[in-house]
Parts: sequence; structure tokens; C-alpha cells
Amino acid sequence: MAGSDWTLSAMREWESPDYEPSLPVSEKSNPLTRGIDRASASSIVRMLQACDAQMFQEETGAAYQRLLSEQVVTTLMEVAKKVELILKDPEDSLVILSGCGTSGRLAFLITSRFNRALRQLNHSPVYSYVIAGGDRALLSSQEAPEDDPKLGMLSLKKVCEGKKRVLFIGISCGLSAPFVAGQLEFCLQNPEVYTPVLVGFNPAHQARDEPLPGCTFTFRSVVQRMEELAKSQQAFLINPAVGPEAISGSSRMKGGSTTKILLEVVLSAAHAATFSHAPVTYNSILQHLRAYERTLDITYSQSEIITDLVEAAGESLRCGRRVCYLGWGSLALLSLIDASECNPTFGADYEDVRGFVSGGYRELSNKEGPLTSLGAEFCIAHEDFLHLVLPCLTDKDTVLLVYTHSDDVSKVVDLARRVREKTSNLHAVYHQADGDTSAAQQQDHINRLCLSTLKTAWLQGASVSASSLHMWELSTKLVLNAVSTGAHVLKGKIYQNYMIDVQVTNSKLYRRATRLLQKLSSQPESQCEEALLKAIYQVDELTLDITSSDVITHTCTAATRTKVVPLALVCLLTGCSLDEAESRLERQPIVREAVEALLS
Ligand code: F1P
Repeated sequence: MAGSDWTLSAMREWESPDYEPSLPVSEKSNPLTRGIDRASASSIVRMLQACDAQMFQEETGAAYQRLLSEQVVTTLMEVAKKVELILKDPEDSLVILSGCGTSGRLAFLITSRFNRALRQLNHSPVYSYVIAGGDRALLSSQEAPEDDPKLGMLSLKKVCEGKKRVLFIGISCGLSAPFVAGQLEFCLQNPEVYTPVLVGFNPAHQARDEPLPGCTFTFRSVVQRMEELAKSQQAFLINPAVGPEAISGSSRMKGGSTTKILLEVVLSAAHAATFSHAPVTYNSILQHLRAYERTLDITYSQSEIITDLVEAAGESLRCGRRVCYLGWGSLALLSLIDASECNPTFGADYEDVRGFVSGGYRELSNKEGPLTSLGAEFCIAHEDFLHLVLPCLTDKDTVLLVYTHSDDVSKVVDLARRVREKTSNLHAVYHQADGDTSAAQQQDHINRLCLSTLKTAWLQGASVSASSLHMWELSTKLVLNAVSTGAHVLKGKIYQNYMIDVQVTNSKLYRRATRLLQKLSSQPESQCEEALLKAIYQVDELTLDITSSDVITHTCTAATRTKVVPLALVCLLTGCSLDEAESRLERQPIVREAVEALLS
């Protein structure tokens, strides 16, 4: 069993009503990873495996509904049937997926995949995505728009212009993003066109209740109205608890994986019902969910090689070098997404972990087209890698080739050869349908060029179906999440299981940062918030101007700063000035060690 080192009670400790009772599940710290900051690469991978296994834990009749709970499976069926209706009569209709950060990126990934499936069947696309901050947020952290409910409403209205029927699927792992709350509110106000669906991973009563500037609703009040409407299937809530994230609040991990699973299950069921005469049934949904559970087991059955990758990436980051993902086809986007999340999650530079896609924006096919004019960060094609990165690669940099045997493997060989001239620290992560020997020779070449190879052969025979690609994608997501998270843990970016160096770029993260300071300094909330503001504005005394500004102003300023939370913590614990705190952190750039030295 996944996570066999842990007893069932350790796996379920977070479910106790006494466990961090003031926090929603998505913000709690996971008891399984308390010591992740001091763990070896192999222990880190085992901890991540155990955390991921919590996604599929059965409901025991206690506190929370889970992924496999009857209510969740039933709602998935109901939503799939709504999608089926639209697929059968698509005129003037749309299915919209929307979210912020990772949730928006997954909305893009999933809508692209399912529109492609429709085009292959000679049908027009019916899916569309909205991401807070627009397409640049697909590749970079744009967290301020997440706080804007009006912007959410407007951007939804814009994509739905002229539509008579819209199924709106809003994703907010923490049931917290004002952008999504605004969109759901808009749906509730216009029920003749919009049916709202909410995907997230907290029980409804834990939805965020913070007032939204200029609005009469909160996320929670919207959820409460949706709960009422859900009784008559006029709204739907898909919100199983999947346990706290391995790194507290890092919803890109289980939150993202579960979002991908749930929405693929719903849309695949609707496609099967529409195009293959396979009606949506409770059992078909359940079996599909179980297939994803097997994907977890298959992926982690290779935890030794995942550990090697974490080690290599960790070593690169530790010595100030970089990790590059070179992706092909379906899996390339997962690489981009994983890389783009390292900046807001770990305060990383965009060059630390970077993804490149074969075919660049042509392959991405995003609404706004190529974004290269926005700067180097947005140069994502393999050609960009060859020009911008390859010339300065050394053995200290780690490069991962990420592909499947349905991609053009000869191109992988070509690039692998070129990379190998600069660094031996080259690794392959690939998927193959069991029995598919078409690229065997090229693969032999790649194996010889690479230091390690993570090969996953899947049992469904040589033909690759859409659903196998979904499994390969999830598997790749788990591996890359492990690599980038593990590497940053090894670099010392995590204290216990908290992202101490988190960017404070929206109100959710501002509240999280204040809470973290309270927890680590044991000082009252008001003092912690003061210290945070001083670090954000780089002042030793707060002015009236600062204290009378709102959280949005604070987070916009924080977006231009680095190491805000560590600085605030040093000041709180020592009473020193910001300058002194800064030089302390310069002397000890490993944040975990700086914090530990202060706390001991
Ligand atoms: C959305 C999100 C996360 C990101 C960061 C800020 O969260 O952008 O994807 O990693 O935590 O918030 P949610 O609305 O899905 O909970």
C-alpha cells in the first residue's frame, strides 16, 4: 500500500476535529510531512506518496466527504449529464472552466484536451477557459487579479457573449478565490443562462468568509446559496476533502491533481455518453476514479528513480544552478505548469526551474497567442532553450526530457545529443503503451545519453487512447511536483512543512503569511501583521499611509519584494531593524537554517 510506513491513524490524524480547528482543510499542515525539511530525498518522496494516497482514502462516516464518497460520485454523474446535454445540442452553448493560478492553468489544459477530442470527431469546440490575469498567468505568477470578483464576472461575461446556455465550472481549491466567487455570483444572478458548478477541496462551511471590497457577498455566502440550489440540481458542488497538502497550502499538488481527475472523469463520461453510446453510470464514474488511483500506485512504484531525480534537481538548486524540463506533446504543458508554480510557491526565480515545449506557442494554442514579447520568461519553445539556456549549461544543471512514445522520439534523441554535449546531468521521464516497440531503437540511444530513465509502461496495449494520455499526464504531474517540491525542500526553502519564503501576492497569501508569523513567533496577530507590513514597505516604522491602505495595496507592493516573510520573522524574533534582518539573511541564505538558528 502507498505510504506503508504510516499507520492508518497517522494518515487520518488531520481529520480529528481538534486538529488545527481554525483552519480549513486546504490550509492545515499535514502531520505526515512535519519533518519534511530535514528528510532525505527518498523520505521526501515517501512522504509525498503518503500524502497523495490520502486523495483516495475512503470516507469512514466521519467528518469529511471524500473523492470516492457516494455524494461526490453522484454529483459527478449529474454534472456529466449536463455536459452531455450540451454536447448533444451545442448550438449557442458553452462549458466554461475557470480558476486562478494552478486552477486556471488546469482549466486551460483540460479544455484544450477536450476541444481537441471534439475536433478529432469533427465537432466544434464547446469548451473554453478563463484564467485570472489572462494568458500570461498560464506561465507566470499573476496573483493579484485573483482578488478581484468584478474582474471574474466581467471576464466570464465576455467569453459567454451571445450564449444561451452555459455550464460554468469554477475551480478554487480552497473555496477562497474572490475572482471565482464573483463568477459564481454572476451565474446565480443569471440562472436562465448559467448553471454554476464549484470544484474545491474544503467542506462548504469552511469556504472563505472574508468580506470582499465593494461586494455584498462572500465566497461562503455564495456557496451557501449554491447548496440550496443543489437540491434541485440548479447548482452543483464537487468538494471532497483530500487532506492537507504536503507543503501547507500548496494547492498545486493534491488540489491540482484532484481537479484534473474530477474534471477529466466528468468530461470523459459525457463524451462517452454522447459519442460512444456508453451512458453515464455511477459505476463507470467510480471505475474511472479507481483507474486514477492505480496511476498513483504505478507512478510511485518507481520511487527510487523519482528519488534520483529529486536528488539531482536538489543538488542543482543548492548550488545556484538550474533545472530544465524539455517537454514534448501532451506532457510538455505539465512541465510548463510545474515550472511556473515555483516562483509563487518557493519565491524561486523563473530561471531556477524552467519548462520548454516542443512547438512553443503553436503547441500551446492559447487564446492570446504567442506571449514572447512579454520577456524572456515567456520564451518557451525548444529553440528558445537552445539559444538562451543551452550555451551556459554545465554538469551542475539538471535537464529532464519529458515525452511519450507517441511523440516524435527522433526529435528527443536530437535534443538529448545536443544537451549531452554540455551536461551529463540529463534524465528522461517517458511513458509508453505496453507492447509498443516502435521507438525502441531511439529509446536505446536516449538511455545511453541519460544518467537516469524513468520509464512507465502502461498495460492498455499499443494503442493510446485519450484516457491513457490523461493517466500519463497525471503520472507526469506527480513526478514533476515531487522533483520541484523535493528540490526546493533540499535547498532549504521549507521550514517544517511551511513555505516560509512564500510570495505575499494576494489576500489569501497575506493571511497565510500573517498566520505563519504568529505560529513561529508566538506573537499576537497585530504585531505579526505589523512586522509583515514593515518588511513589505521596507520601513522600520509604519506610516499612516501604510496602515490605512487595504490588503490589495499591500500585496501589490509585496509583489515587488523578496524574502518578505523571512525578514518579518527575523525582526519579530530578534527585535532587530530591517537592515540587520537583511544582513542576517544574507549571511545565512538557507531560510530554514536562519529560522532554526533564531528559534533555538
Ligand atoms: C489559487 C492559487 C493557487 C496558487 C497560490 C495562490 O488557489 O492561485 O493556484 O498556487 O496558492 O492561489 P485556489 O483558488 O485554487 O484555492
